[in-house]
Order: sequence, then structure tokens, then C-alpha cells
Amino acid sequence: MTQAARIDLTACDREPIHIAGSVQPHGFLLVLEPPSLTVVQASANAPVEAAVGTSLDAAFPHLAAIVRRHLDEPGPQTGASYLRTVTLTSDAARLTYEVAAHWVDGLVVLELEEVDAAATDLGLDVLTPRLRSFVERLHAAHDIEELCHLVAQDIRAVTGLDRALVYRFDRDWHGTVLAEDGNGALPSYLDLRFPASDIPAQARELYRRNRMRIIPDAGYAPVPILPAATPSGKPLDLSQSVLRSVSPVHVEYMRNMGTMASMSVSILIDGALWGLISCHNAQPRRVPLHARNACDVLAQIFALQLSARERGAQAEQRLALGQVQARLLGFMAEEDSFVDGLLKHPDDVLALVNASGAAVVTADRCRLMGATPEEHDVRAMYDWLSARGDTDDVFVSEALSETIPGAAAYADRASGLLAISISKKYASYILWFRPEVVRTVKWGGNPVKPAVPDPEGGPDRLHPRKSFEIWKETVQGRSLPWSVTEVEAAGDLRTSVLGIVLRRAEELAAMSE
Ligand code: BLA
Repeated sequence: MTQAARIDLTACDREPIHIAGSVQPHGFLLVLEPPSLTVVQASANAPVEAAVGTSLDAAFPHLAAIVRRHLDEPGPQTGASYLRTVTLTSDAARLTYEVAAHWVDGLVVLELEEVDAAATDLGLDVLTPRLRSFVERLHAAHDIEELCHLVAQDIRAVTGLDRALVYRFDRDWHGTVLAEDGNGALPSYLDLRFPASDIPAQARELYRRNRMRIIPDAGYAPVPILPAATPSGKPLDLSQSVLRSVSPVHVEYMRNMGTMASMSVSILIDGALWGLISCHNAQPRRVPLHARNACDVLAQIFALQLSARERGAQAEQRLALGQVQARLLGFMAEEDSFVDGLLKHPDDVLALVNASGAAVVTADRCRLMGATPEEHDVRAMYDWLSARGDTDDVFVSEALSETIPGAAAYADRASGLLAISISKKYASYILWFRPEVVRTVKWGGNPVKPAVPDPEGGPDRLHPRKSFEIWKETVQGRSLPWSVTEVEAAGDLRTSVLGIVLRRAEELAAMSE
């Protein structure tokens, strides 16, 4: 797919979005140098009282006292921490703000978002029962899809946005919408797949480090942070900022999608980005900071439940495959040649990795079980594997026709291959096969053209695609993927076989002494 795209998508990965140099206008930002809390940088929309060079104590003493109280407290590991709500009286107005703070290179970054008087406050009395009910429903959920659906519903209820999607990344960083909740104002994207380039690598890394991202109005004009450099001469790192200005490519993407506001919460499992809860509104709309914090808590509870379920499912499969493995060990021990132990129990050999065919191949013999390619094709596969010379690893492929010449001819029997080498000395393998599973993937727009070059010919400027019409792709020549546990089971069998062979060799040596 990527070969067909002639445009260079790595330009997307290179955009330094963490040093945007500006903020979105729904709040203002101050950079303070402790201990004096002198303003060293400010967004151009900050009140005049907090001009660069003044001390926060002189500008807003009440706010300065709040900040000082938090200076020594360790903040959260990721994101800015919400301090509290303050009312600031300046020459221009008397306004109430939600204040967030974080540290960057020894400086305190304060971000103040105006409180929308019309927004409902999510006090503890509202939040606690909601969280309790959420946790109870999560526990009762039957599967991961139901979990995803519940979190989409609750996040949408807390934010009041038009649509909430649970978006999971795959191994290639393409993403699929697993669950959705919406009020019908925006189209459904349920089950659609989106190409990896929609969320480039550095954006994903940023979302891993800062779980919350909000864009209240994709039609905004960025507000510069002045002066551009911190006192140490560097651009201000906005990775943990809540107001950070957005990549222009992404703002355009949102407008093309008909979404004027968005909020994304990252789902991390074991520190890695599993997916996003991505919410949208057709019209501009700001989700207040305290509601975003509530969403972050919901998302974290969801992530814990998710990882517990995924671990549970893995443990169950490990146990089941472990039992098959134990039986096979017994069968192999009963026979003079371990190969006979396997050949007499083809069902268990296949069940060990949920394969539909298998082969035990040595230099002079090729023995087949279940649905396999013809013997000469298996032999060609063996030749290909032995030519690789790598006998340590489990060889895994889910698209054999892309790897082994001529494999397309027997895709119906072997599109997936799992292979272990069972001798350190001679080329001998156990191979397992899985048939082709033809699938139709529905993409949200043509994945071959995820971006278009700048009509003006700008060097580094790309534009996102304009159409998100469903684009169907028929995927051929692929099997169902081998799971981590299945690959482990094959690896364990390899260890056992090598052990048996070694023991037999030692026994033989001892007998001949
Ligand atoms: C960011 N792209 C994003 C974000 C999402 C998507 C969710 C996070 C910001 C947000 O919450 O709005 C993509 N939005 C989606 C997807 C769906 C959705 C997949 O609704 C599907 C349902 N984008 C492009 C191209 C480039 C690009 C070609 O299409 C690069 C040239 C860039 N996307 C891009 C960048 C960001 C981004 C740079 C980071 C924006 C930022 O945080 O500054």
C-alpha cells in the first residue's frame, strides 16, 4: 500500500508538534521562573497585568499564593495538574479560570482556561456515583467490545460531545474503531479502519506521554507565546501543555471530517499506546478541565480492566495449550522416535498452535498432517527455511505469499506458517499451516492516498485527504494471526524436543560405553 503512495509521509512524522510556539485561544499561558515567580514568557492573550518581567505576586497575588503552595508537591507523571479555580480581576474584566500547572526545565508553566458559566460542574457528588456505576458495569461486561462500548457511552455522557469512538491501534499502527456512541449529528465510523499516517509517530509518542488532548475549535487562530525562547534560549516544550496549538495538517483533517471540536484520551497498557478514546463535535465545543480530568480517570479505570481481561484471556489460552503440550510430551516419550509420538497424534499437534495442517520435515523425510500444501511445496518451503540458516527462532508468517516464492499457489492451505527448527545439527523442522482468510477491510477513506501534496508545491507541507467515504479493500493471501501464546507454545515444544533428542543421545552414548 505504501509503495503506491508517492508522496513522502515521513514529512508528517518530522513536524515538531511539541514546540508549536503558540497556544489555542481558549485560555492563556504564563511561564514563571521560581522562586520569584517572574513571568518570563506569556501567550499574547494573557492579561496585561501579567506582562513579561513582572512578578506573579504583583500581578495576581492570590494566584501566586496558590502556585507557591503547589511548588513543592510532586506533580502527576504525565500531563499538567489541575490546581483549582480562581477568579482574576484585571483592568479588562473579572473572570473565573480553571488553573493547570506543570514543570518544564525548572520553569513553572501555568495555563488558565476561562470557566464557561453555562457548563455544568461535575462535583464529587456527581462524579462519585458515576464512577461507582461505571466500575460495576465494567465488571459485568462480557467481553472487550462491551467494555469499549461502556467507556464510549460514559465519556460521551461526561463531555456532552456528539460522538465518542474507541480506536485501537494494530501492529502497523493502523487503527480500527471498536466501539462508538453518538447522537447522530456525526456519521458512524464503527468498524472502519484508518491508516497509520492519520496519527503520525511523533503525535502517538506525545499522546503516550500526555494522555489528554483537546481542540475546542478547529477554526481558531493560534496565539503566539512571547518571547519565542525560554531564558535558556530554547523554544518552550509544550508536550505536557493543555493549550498547545495543533498541527495545521490536523486542523485541516478535522475540518475535512466535518468535526470542529475534538478530545482524545490515550489508552495505555503497560506503558504502550493501545488506542485512543477519540471524541468529536460537529460544532466548536469546549470540554471543561474538570470534565476532562474525570474522563482521564474513567479512561484509566477502563485501561486497567482492559489489561486485566487481556492478561486473563492470555493466561487461559496458555493453560489450554500447556495441557496439549503436556500430552504431546507424554506421547513423544512413549516412542523410540519422538517423531512417531507426534505422527500418531495429529489432532494434538494441530491443536498446540490452532493450525489446520502440519509437517515434520527432515533432510530425507517429509511427513504431513491435516490440510497441507503438496509434499514438493513443503519441501521447497523447507529448502527456503534451511537456506535462511537461522535455527534459533520460531519463524512466523501470516502472509506466506509475500515471503516465499510460489506460495500463492497453495494460499488456501498455507497462508500462515509457524516453523520451529528441531535439531541444532541438521536442518529439521516442524511446520504448522493456516489457510488464507479473505477479509474485506473497510477503510475510512482511501488508504493509498492518505495525504495530498501541497498544490503550491510547499516543501514540507502535506494536506490530509478530503474524503472519508468508505473504501473497501479485499485482503487476500493472509491467514489469521498467530497469537503470542501460540508462538510461545511452539517455542516450548522446540525446547522439549531438543531436550528429548539430547537425552536420547546421552543414553545411547552411555549404553555404548
Ligand atoms: C492528530 N489525528 C490526530 C488525532 C486524531 C487523528 C484522533 C489526535 C488529535 C485529536 O484528538 O483530534 C486522527 N481522528 C483521527 C482518526 C479518526 C479521527 C484516525 O476522528 C478516525 C475516526 N494527519 C493526516 C496526515 C498527517 C496528519 C496526512 O491525515 C500528516 C501530514 C497529522 N494528525 C496529524 C498530526 C497530529 C494528528 C501532526 C497531531 C496534532 C497535534 O496534537 O498537534
